Amino acid sequence: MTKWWKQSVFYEIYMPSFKDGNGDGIGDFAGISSKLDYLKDLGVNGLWLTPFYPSPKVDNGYDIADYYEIDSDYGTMADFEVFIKEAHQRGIRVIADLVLNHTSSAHPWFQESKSSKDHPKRDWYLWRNEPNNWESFFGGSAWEYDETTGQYYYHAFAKEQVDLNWTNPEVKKAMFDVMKFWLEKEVDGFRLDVINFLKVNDSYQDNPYVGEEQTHLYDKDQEGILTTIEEIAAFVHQYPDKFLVGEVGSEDLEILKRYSGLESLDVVFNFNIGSVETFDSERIFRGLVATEEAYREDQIPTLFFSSHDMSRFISRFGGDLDRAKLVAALMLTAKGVPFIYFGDEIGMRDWVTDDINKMKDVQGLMGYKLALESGKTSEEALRVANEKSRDKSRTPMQWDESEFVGFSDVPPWITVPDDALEVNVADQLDDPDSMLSFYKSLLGLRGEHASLQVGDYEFLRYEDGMISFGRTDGIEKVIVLLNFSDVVRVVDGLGENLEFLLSTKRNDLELGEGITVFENEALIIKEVLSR
Ligand code: TEU
Ligand code: CA
Repeated sequence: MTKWWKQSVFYEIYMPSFKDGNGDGIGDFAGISSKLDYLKDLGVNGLWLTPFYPSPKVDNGYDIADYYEIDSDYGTMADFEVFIKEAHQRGIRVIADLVLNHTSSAHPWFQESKSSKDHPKRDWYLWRNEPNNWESFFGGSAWEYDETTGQYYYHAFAKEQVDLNWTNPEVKKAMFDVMKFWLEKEVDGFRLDVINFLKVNDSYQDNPYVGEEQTHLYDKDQEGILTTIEEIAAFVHQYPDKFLVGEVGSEDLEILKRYSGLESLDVVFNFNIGSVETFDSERIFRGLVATEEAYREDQIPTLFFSSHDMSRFISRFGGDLDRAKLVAALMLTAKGVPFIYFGDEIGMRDWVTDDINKMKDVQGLMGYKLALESGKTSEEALRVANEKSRDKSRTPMQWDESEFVGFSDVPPWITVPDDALEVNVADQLDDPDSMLSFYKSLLGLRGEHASLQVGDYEFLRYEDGMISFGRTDGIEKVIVLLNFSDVVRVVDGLGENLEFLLSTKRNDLELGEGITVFENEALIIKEVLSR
């Protein structure tokens, strides 16, 4: 039996921004439940929810203060249970974001740990007499002095996100209990946050620098980490049909490929493909090929270009709608498990601000502070802050015009797209040419064709700005032609018995020798191999 997640398309929901159900302006479980029919209609069958546990939200929930409850902003445990049940009834599985690497500094474990040097939980976190040069991923030192006991504690992210000591068996046990709890609440798996960070080098050697930039040599991907992850995987996989996707914080395929497979995480996020900064079809193609070559039989890539940590790809890639459709087509037809980021399906764009007081993201605010400290003007610092800030992709889902908060206060270097206001669900639902309708068609197509879900590449090519591939399960072959260039192409030799499936530029096409692919067109056809 093929595992369900191999045939799934996931949809990431950033908890506070998807749908407010009780009118306090913050997204919640009641809101998500009310949109399950929308999600079902869209055609996704997996949801990834960002952290929903009680949290001071210094880093929007990635600073968990209680692993066994629902944050009151998002509702109650009863709301959560209703949501899971309703999702399952619609054939939609749910994975929970779990932060095993660190807890909030407000978590009772840390409060106990910091209370005295001989507290039994002292060793649950990483305490040292002196800091080394390790930098936090949000900027500044990764060590914070604590006055109570005169020692420093380690935090790879904000100082309110304290790294746990995973070499301590009690920590491991405590986290396995957490996983058990949520698995029994019927979540279908976890997205494991920064899972390659669980171990740091116990020599505590300084990290080297390349120019100004620190290389994180000793604070992630350390020895023993793979064993720990295999233990986590073995524990979770005792429960039938549970899925693990790891956020391995790296764009290096050589590193990423260590972390997935039969005995390990089911998949990891392929930042080597998804993180491409500016649009470059050849780079994306090379990412696909490299991954295909590097991965073993038991490893499957993931496909995504946006997330709550990144600029939305439509903005990152220049804002062009045709191009966005081509990227969506690639994401939903290439080999791998796709993760759609909420709002991308209607073409939502990045948000920026000209007012630092409106910025929420800790990474942006930290960037601002450090920029000012290094002598930059407040205007320059604001630019840095906007670059670093992940608020850009975290604005509320635009269900209708009223939800549009985007571009009212833009800094001078941003151009507001003319059609920005039309980017909402209400306007797009009944428009066959909308982004939303296109996503639905793609998802429908993927659902109907096993070769798009589990098929191997029969070919994977790049020529003059066109990525093309064929995927087959032995019975049928789906051929995807993605012309990212501004030039019309004619493709020959694709085979016989061809059938038109979908295009971004036309509703039908006579297929014979020599298939014309328009500029910026995504064209999907199929070849029937046998019956
Ligand atoms: O992100 C981990 C991570 O590697 C980030 O540094 C990410 O690359 C960066 O924010 C990109 O700008 C995870 C979560 O996805 C993120 O939201 C959290 O802030 C972080 O862990 C800490 O828990
Ligand atoms: Ca609410």
